[in-house]
Amino acid sequence: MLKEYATENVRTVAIVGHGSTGKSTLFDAMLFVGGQIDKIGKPDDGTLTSDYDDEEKSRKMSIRSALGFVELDDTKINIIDTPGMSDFVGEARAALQIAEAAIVVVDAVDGVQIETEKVWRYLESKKIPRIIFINKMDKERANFNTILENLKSHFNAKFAPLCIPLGEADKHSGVVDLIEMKAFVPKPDGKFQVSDVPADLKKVVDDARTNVMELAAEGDDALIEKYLEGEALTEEEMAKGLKTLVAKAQVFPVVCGSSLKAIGVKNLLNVIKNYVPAWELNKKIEGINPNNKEEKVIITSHPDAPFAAVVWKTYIDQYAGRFNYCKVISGKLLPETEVLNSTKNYKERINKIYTMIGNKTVDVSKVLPGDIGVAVKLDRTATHDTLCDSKQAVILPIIQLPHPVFSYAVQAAKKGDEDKIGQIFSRITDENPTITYEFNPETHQTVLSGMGEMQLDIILKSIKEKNKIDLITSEPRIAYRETITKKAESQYKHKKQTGGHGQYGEVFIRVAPLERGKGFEFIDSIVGGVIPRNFIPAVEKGLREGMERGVLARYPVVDISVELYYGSYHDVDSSEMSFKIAAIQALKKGLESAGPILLEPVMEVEIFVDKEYMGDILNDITSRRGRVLGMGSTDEDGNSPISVVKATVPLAEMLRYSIDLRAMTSGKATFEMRFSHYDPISGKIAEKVIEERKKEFAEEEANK
Ligand SMILES: Nc1nc2c(ncn2[C@@H]2O[C@H](COP(=O)(O)OP(=O)(O)OP(=O)(O)O)[C@@H](O)[C@H]2O)c(=O)[nH]1
Ligand SMILES: [Mg+2]
Repeated sequence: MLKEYATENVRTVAIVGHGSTGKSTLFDAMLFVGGQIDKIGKPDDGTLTSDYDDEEKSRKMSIRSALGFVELDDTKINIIDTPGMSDFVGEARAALQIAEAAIVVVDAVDGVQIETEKVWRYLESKKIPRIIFINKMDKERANFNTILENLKSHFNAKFAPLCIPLGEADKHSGVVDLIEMKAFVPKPDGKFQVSDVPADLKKVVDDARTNVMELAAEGDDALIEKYLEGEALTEEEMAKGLKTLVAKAQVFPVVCGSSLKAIGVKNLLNVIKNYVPAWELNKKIEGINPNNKEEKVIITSHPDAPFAAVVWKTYIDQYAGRFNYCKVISGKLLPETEVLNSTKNYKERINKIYTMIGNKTVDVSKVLPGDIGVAVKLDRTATHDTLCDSKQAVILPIIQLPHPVFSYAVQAAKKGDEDKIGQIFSRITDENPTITYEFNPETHQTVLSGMGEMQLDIILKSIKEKNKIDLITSEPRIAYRETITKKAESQYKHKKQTGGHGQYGEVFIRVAPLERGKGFEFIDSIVGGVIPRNFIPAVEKGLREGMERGVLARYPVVDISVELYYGSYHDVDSSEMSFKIAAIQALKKGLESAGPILLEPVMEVEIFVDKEYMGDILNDITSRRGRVLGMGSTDEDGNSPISVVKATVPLAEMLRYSIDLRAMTSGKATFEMRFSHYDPISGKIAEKVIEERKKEFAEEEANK
């Protein structure tokens, strides 16, 4: 059983950065130096603690986040490894939303890369404290100062190197710690040889320390004064000043080393322990009332307050079942208790609780605010969900993930499999909250969406292997819509004489275009009882039904107003049905003469790209019928080699963008997108859509 840790003695960090910078190796190195494992693993041998999944072993890359921890003196450091690949960005985002700081890993040769840039922008927008780890200092051409300059020019931020390397490339043997003023060289057992600073480095080290002191002084007015008067700050004063600035995300400590050789890793752990803030108790946290999903509920984080936690990761093991990783926000997570899943509104039973080292469980007796606990075998709890004391029901919207950018339409190869698929996907979306699996009533397709082709392919592969179900994928259809461009009037009389009761209803309507996004407006201006009141709702119903299928290509009609201004009825033969039919037909005629057009969904796209490909990207956007809204460098003085382009592009042109972009830039670009608005299409493009739609209906007809 793990010893108990009070909130102030826990630190939680998430390791983030570009793919292959050595994040998972660093995770192992931290566990190794912290005495939790015997050896630092390698992706080639499938021995990394965090990449325990078969898929991660075979692809030699992380696809999920993983949790581990080390105990350093009286502090517990929770460490979360995250994947660098943009398809799995949801894993990194969720981890960052519950960590107190990020460890940003940067390659000592490649420096800042696309994903570094993207994650930095996210961290900056949330003001999350950061420590930089310049990894692979043992690699040929590794250069500490070059990378430090590279960081400064990219991010226009204050970096405080707290270590400098002892040798670089094949001579890299250790680091000098600028706070302790000692040299640290790792020994094979995970311990370190700590010695005085070598004489030949004295000058460099002194200068570097003066730099840090200057930065640290800014953390506190009293320190600035002392420093400006020419007095040196003590080790404690430097630490205090830095701690304040790091917590405010104004200064970013830099540590360097080699995770493969455990160099710099003890120093990194010390920096985390000393400078990363603990979870703040008595903090007010805003949530929402689960009963109406609107009203704000403010809770106060305290161990004695009612329990509340958010689930930031879910893993479902084929044999051991569901693992829900919870960040405790308030109160205590205790074994053998009943809690409310307020997001889904049902009670869950907590049995034993654990923390983890990769996929190994470690027993814990309770988990206090700020700390992480893992509950197993819960029923339906998933990532995003809030678990809480039912006496203070609250939903905490802490986990916010990016929108999907890539979709497949999916269909079971065998007819009978359809029912099973729904259940399988509900588990998959519980584990992968960036994945959506939904039936689209507008296009009549079931659509699987996520962050990229690789993410979706991994999921389809696992369904094939584990569930023996083959899914056929195709490009999803676009949910086009129809609207009108001018006003028109129309009339329809529905009259039928069949044996006994006849049918009779006549309506006169005016249709007019509405502003985009306004939907539908019904104006009833019947006077003098030309249509009896009780039939008017039937007219509106008929109009709404008629709008489900437009006149151009049977797409839903939007953004129109319809005024019912005249009509006639028959005492005996009129009925709701007659008026509904009259309304449907009148609408059809009205739409036909009101200049109908097709609308297509347009996406807002943000592309991060290496400057060398900027021209290609802009041309490509134009060829996709896109409109560039703005572009710029990702830093203020324009030194950054990475640009960001904002554009709107029709969804129809974005279906394969994640694949094309990768091919176009050799992987040196990523993008995000979300729905923006609907825009009209005409000419050849519209004709093609109508043609395709005809085929679609013909096929459906033939399949009946
Ligand atoms: N030379 C050298 N190689 C390293 C070092 N750290 C990691 N590597 C190697 O870099 C490669 C990628 O390492 P990983 O730890 O899987 O990288 P990652 O950042 O976790 O990658 P993703 O999970 O795909 O984002 C592996 O071959 C490692 O052995 C280091 O300090 N020096
Ligand atoms: Mg990894």
